Amino acid sequence: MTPQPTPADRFTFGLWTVGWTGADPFGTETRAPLDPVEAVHRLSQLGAYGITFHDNDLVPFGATAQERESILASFKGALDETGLKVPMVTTNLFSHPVFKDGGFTSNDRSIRRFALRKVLTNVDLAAELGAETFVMWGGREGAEYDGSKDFAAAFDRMREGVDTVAGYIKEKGYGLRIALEPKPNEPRGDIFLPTVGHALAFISELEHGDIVGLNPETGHEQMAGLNFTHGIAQALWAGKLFHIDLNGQKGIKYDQDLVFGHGDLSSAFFTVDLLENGFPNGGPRYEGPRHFDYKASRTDGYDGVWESARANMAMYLLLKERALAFRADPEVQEALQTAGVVELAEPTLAAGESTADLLADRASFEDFDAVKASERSFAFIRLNQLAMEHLLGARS
Ligand code: GLT
Ligand code: MN
Ligand code: MN
Repeated sequence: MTPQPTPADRFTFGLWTVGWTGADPFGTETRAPLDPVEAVHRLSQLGAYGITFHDNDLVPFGATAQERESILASFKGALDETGLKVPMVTTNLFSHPVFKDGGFTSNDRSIRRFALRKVLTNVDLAAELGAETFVMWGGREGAEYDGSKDFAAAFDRMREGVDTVAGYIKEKGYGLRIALEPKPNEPRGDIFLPTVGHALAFISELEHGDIVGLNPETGHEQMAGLNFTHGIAQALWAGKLFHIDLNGQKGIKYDQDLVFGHGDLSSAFFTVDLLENGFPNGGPRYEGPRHFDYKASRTDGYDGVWESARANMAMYLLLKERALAFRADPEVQEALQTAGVVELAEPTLAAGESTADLLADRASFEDFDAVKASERSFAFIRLNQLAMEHLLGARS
């Protein structure tokens, strides 16, 4: 039986996900445009909690103030009718040709000023709609040619841009936090802040870094050959996992944006395990929405679009069931002990032990039997097989 999602599961979708009409670099649209009002109603019927959007997913670039007002009024009307929330808003600084060399880091200063204004306007809208997270994905912030950028100046401008927006959020007293979304490449040849690690290091250079965290996406880390669960774990550990983009990706290639779990399934299992069960020995938990950032394949019509929206939530809930059963299984708990997963939480130095004490402890070094210690089998294979058996529903 496929579990049915409810708003309590806090599933959210980008308007650009179900609204993607299938245009790619090789072909035109395969589906007609989707009315945002219909998206709100459909997602609500499917049991979602919220919807997210870029300014231009909703209000076309260059719309008049009147057009903007009337679009926003009907969108808000649909939100009121359905109770669907807008927990996150983001800005499109990548579609219009003016952003071909980026927004915050364009070599053209007038474009950087325009980009900042566009973002600040959108921050006001995000606050008005009660969003908690403001995502910044710098898809066009990057380069094809290393000689085309002064990298130090680009990082200075990126910092200036993010700090200006964060400072504005504080000045206005908005309940928003910024979440940077890393991606290694596409559409630029190389994008700045390509991975979770780069973004975390960047945040530590900010003046207003306290309200800046991350929005990691499954496929983006995997495009770089990295382990997504490790990435979100480090962000969580650093108190910086503000939001998450779940989807599917099969290895190092273009950004596939598949349905969550339709890429690397065992990795998706451990992602859900971390989100739902937390770290095995306790620690910070992710409490935000479970946001899907995927694309319904252009082979499918709107039947496939709504099926894929349902599939993301079903995959998450199925993996959640399996992950809860995995952690509750007494054999797994025993295997975790044997594997030393519990032991890793014990500090390496004893309480109050100094470096001098450690240096004086002969048992830790002079009398330490490295050969004997090497004989320990960590039995990780057994532990992982238990995980895979739970994932496949072979154990309950
Ligand atoms: C774009 C990108 C996504 C980002 C969105 C936020 S836009 O579709 O591929 O990963 O999350 O700007
Ligand atoms: Mn993507
Ligand atoms: Mn994303």
